[in-house]
Amino acid sequence: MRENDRHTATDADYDAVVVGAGFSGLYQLHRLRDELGLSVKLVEKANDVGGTWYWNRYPGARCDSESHIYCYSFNDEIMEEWQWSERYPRQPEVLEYLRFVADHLDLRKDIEFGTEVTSATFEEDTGTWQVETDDGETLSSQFFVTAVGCLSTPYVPDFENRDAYQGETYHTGKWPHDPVDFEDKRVAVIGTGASGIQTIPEVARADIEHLTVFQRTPNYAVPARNRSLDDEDWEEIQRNYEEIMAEAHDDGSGLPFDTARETAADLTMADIEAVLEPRWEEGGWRFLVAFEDLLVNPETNEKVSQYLREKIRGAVDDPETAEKLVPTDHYYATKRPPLHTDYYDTFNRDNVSLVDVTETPVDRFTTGGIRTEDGEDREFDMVIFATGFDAMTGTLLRMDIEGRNGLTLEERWADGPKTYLGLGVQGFPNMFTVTGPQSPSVLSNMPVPIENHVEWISETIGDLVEGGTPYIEPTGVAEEDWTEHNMDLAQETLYTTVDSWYMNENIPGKPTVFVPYPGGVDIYQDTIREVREKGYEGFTLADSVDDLGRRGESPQLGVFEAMELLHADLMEMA
Ligand code: NA7
Repeated sequence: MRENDRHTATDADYDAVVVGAGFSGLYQLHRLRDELGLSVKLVEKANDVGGTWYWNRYPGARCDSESHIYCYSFNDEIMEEWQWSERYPRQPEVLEYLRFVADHLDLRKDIEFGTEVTSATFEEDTGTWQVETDDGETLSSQFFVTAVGCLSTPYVPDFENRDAYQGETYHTGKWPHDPVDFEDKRVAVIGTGASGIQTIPEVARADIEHLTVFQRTPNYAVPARNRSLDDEDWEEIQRNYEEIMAEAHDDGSGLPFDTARETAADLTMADIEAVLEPRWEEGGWRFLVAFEDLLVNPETNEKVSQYLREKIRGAVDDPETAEKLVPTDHYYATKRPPLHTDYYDTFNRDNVSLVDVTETPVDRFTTGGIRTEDGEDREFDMVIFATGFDAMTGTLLRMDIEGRNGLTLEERWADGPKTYLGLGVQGFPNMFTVTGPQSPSVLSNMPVPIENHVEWISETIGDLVEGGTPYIEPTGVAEEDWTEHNMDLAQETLYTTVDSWYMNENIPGKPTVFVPYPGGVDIYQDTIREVREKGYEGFTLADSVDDLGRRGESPQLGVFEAMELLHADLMEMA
């Protein structure tokens, strides 16, 4: 049953269909339904809310952002009523939080759980989105909002003979809901990204026989230094909560942490240690933001990387293993910087061994395990793939989205994603992508850019509904400019010096292009706010689908000019 009646101009089932019930989708549903009074249907593949936090339930799964800032800030009641129990929340606690929010805002009644979107097509005749689901239903709507997360399509490399393996296999991003029994098992973990680094110590601590870690690229992991939060901690946070959240929203990374210095380029290693050591001891991402030019100045970064390399060497007993764990092929934080709890210590255990696949590549899977190219057969009862995701574009592209003129998103993005502001794509009217490619998303503390995007999208839909303008779509010119701007900014950073999923390079065949917006959440927020204030500069606003086609490539029209044109058209018709 619908909560609200339709308010918008088209003859559709709903004003908006939203896909995904994670942080983004839940807030998007709330804003559109409860603040604009629109009729909204949210479609979610899982059987519950949670998004990332529904699926990533592997042992050790924990948020790397501190709990009190990894949450919504839009609702005082939620902020007052929810109390986090640890400095970094474990997966079940984040999931519980999102369930609490869904119940608090009474969101479940408008969510269709256990339903996957199989295609979304913009139907030009009716000017509506036709969203097909795997239960054979078609939902039509005026607006189509994707809130599908940035890391939601798990990736398993196509190892030779993989399917012949007879043991248990799991992917960290699709972990079963039933308990997994580790007792006396010989376990392999492939992958040492953020997920591998969290799960490896937990698996090693379980009652296993042996753990073998297959590492392709060593990572620079900084200690998290998790601890419980008691009432006193919480009172302190509550006292300053508004200020903390305002700082997070005003920061390039969505983190309310101060930097120590602009650069480390002019410092000796002793000076650098003096700056970094307290941050190392404190743990977490304060370390990451110590020097402002970390990701643009190779001299700063090399010194910080050097500091981290020595820390790794100091933590691992066996010098040969230590050297394998020391990254030398990339700068710190140019791949997603993980936090860890006991990761390096894990390699001091007798029941843990490390295989460096750059020295000893995987040849193939066998029925009983993995054969490496040196001819050694290793037998395993269980293989855990911590091998990441088809990041940022994977889930959108799998949804079979088709815009105007029968153009699919897959065709449109054949050379890599092109968007305007990471919010929309030319040729796809009234489609909005929460934390889409070319927006800050994964380069920051995610709830911050999520709130920012959801609010912008909601305000925009509100303006359109109120102004009686049925269609909005980025112009081709604006999209080209934004894509070029994104690339130019990325070229100024060190991110482009290494293969990573930021660079779209972790999946064979994907075009190499830096995907998130690297200019910072704060600057980005100002940019999209300004676009709206300037009457949607860079977007075409139109009263008909034909009009969109006609105006799409012409210089952008502001909302007021578009409304004037619409008015003139209507007068002509009358
Ligand atoms: P990541 O960061 O993509 O890590 C995947 C890991 O798997 C990484 O160490 C990869 O090595 C490794 N990998 C991928 N393919 C292979 C093959 N073929 N052989 C060996 N090793 C391989 O995913 P995570 O799940 O850890 O983290 C994703 C995000 O989720 C994280 O940032 C959080 O935001 C939550 P590589 O580095 O590519 O050499």
